[in-house]
Amino acid sequence: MDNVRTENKDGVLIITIDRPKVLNALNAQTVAEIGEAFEAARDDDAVKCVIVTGAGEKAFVAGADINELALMTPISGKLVAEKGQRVFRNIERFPKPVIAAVNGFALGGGCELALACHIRIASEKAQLGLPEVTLGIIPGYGGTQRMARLLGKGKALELILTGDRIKADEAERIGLVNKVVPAEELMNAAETMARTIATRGPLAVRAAIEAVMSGSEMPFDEGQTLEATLFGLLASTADMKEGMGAFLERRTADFKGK
Ligand code: CO8
Repeated sequence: MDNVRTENKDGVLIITIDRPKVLNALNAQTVAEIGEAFEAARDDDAVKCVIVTGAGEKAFVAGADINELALMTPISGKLVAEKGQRVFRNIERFPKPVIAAVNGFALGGGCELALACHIRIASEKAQLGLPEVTLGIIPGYGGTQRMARLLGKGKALELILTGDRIKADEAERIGLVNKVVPAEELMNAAETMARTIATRGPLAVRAAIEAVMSGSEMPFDEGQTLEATLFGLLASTADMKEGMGAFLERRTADFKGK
């Protein structure tokens, strides 16, 4: 891969978008490479959690690559948006936890990438926004849908219609990012959270992601049915016996994901 680097640090896969000269802008090849990196990690037992970040000091991802977007036709625009939507959807529905470490500008498609991740931790230098309307377009990688679901329609429309960038502390205040840390602590904070999750029962973690992500797209009662079904399924796992046995024996659980 030319534009995406991956490194497995003791079970935490770090996926770095690496085009710093254009602030890690997403051209079609980069979107495809992000998709490949996730697909390779899906069935890799050596990957417990994923962190997505951007190379360099300045940007997480400053959006779709405007050089490519400027050449778009109605047909190619629809196809490119659909391809990106598929890749981002696979991130959102990824069975292992995905944390965005937002190290700088997360704009347009970059903000949409962060929104597709399960959890967002931002550096205090980060700025987030959906500036597409300043270019005469709208978000095309799921941003209109995810922003409205995460923040509510009012705040989402304010951000989408103004195209304004907001700073990390404001993003935390409105719930767009989970927490903000000093820039030099960002990767440590993301890794610490990933490692905490990696010590939990992996089948339970997987079921929790499914219950929240699928359940939030269902009517409440269907979501509860899904929750009860997954809850019941976990009662059949060795991990449940191990987790509860460890609690009763006052020791640390050693989960096997079985
Ligand atoms: N695409 C291509 N190149 C970019 C992009 C981008 N999104 N962002 C920055 N760059 C390039 C700049 O052109 C510049 O290149 P060069 O050095 O050759 O001049 C280099 O990166 C550094 O950028 P700046 O000099 O502009 O750096 P500043 O610190 O002055 O400004 C900003 C940083 C504020 C981030 C500024 O670069 C900026 O506003 N960038 C564009 C942000 C933006 O509008 N993003 C949204 C793009 S649209 C989008 O994401 C749609 C997603 C849905 C697509 C659906 C599929 C079709």
